[in-house]
Amino acid sequence: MALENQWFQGLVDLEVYPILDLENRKIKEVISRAKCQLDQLGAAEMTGFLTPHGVKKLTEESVQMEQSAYWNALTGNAYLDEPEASLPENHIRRWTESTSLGAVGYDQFPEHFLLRRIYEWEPFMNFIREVLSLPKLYRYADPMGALNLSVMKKGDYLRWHFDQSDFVTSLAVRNSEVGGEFEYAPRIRAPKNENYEDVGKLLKGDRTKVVTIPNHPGTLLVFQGRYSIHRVTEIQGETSRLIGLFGYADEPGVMSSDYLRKIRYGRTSPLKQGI
Ligand SMILES: O=C(O)CCC(=O)C(=O)O
Ligand SMILES: [Fe+2]
Repeated sequence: MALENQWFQGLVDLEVYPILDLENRKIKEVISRAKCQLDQLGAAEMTGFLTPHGVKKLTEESVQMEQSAYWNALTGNAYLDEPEASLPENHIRRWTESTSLGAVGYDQFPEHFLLRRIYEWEPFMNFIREVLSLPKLYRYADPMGALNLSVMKKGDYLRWHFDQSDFVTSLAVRNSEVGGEFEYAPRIRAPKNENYEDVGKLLKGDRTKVVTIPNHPGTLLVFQGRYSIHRVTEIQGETSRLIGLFGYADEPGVMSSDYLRKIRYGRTSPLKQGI
């Protein structure tokens, strides 16, 4: 089919990111730059992945869905777990902060919405797989958790945390007027080194290890959050921060627990079958 007739034409910047042919010299350069960034910082930022027209369309669609977001507030530690009873009172695993935000689940997305089309697009997943240097990549099998629109309104905040997955891919749609910045401390911990000392300092306000990624609409971000603590700063102003979160994994069949579904979407059953 001619390229002009395809849904992505004029929305994804295929001049800068020619992902339809991964042998293309330009995309190979993009991929090797992204791999370098991932190696050095655990984050690969690809600005202008969407064209300005793509950003406009994605914003319109996301604003339509924004009302259906489930909003939740909770308090917890940076490790997203319950600290063991044996830990001392002042252990950093007992340090808590509050999070509040809204989320729209995969099963709430109309089929033709751009964010969903990008998520389900084979060339896009292959491109992400290359950036991550993985032999195989799969979409999450979870009917709610596979694709999310995260909605953060005035006063919302995503606390400092380490992810429980190896990587997350996001596509920034809309920025808040003030706040809503993504902050992280590259590789502050390692598989065999929790580095509680530096994590503790950071949680108590030390900024020496903090790097900020501004939330430019249209930016694609591949982020390895298991070892790099990160947060989204408090939203100020009336404009909500909107961002798409794509669930990919290096193994098939990834599902969310009922607990996670309940706190994130306010329900455990998907809206309809067969997505
Ligand atoms: O909203 C973001 O930019 C980051 C989201 C995030 O860290 C997460 O969902 O684990
Ligand atoms: Fe995260």
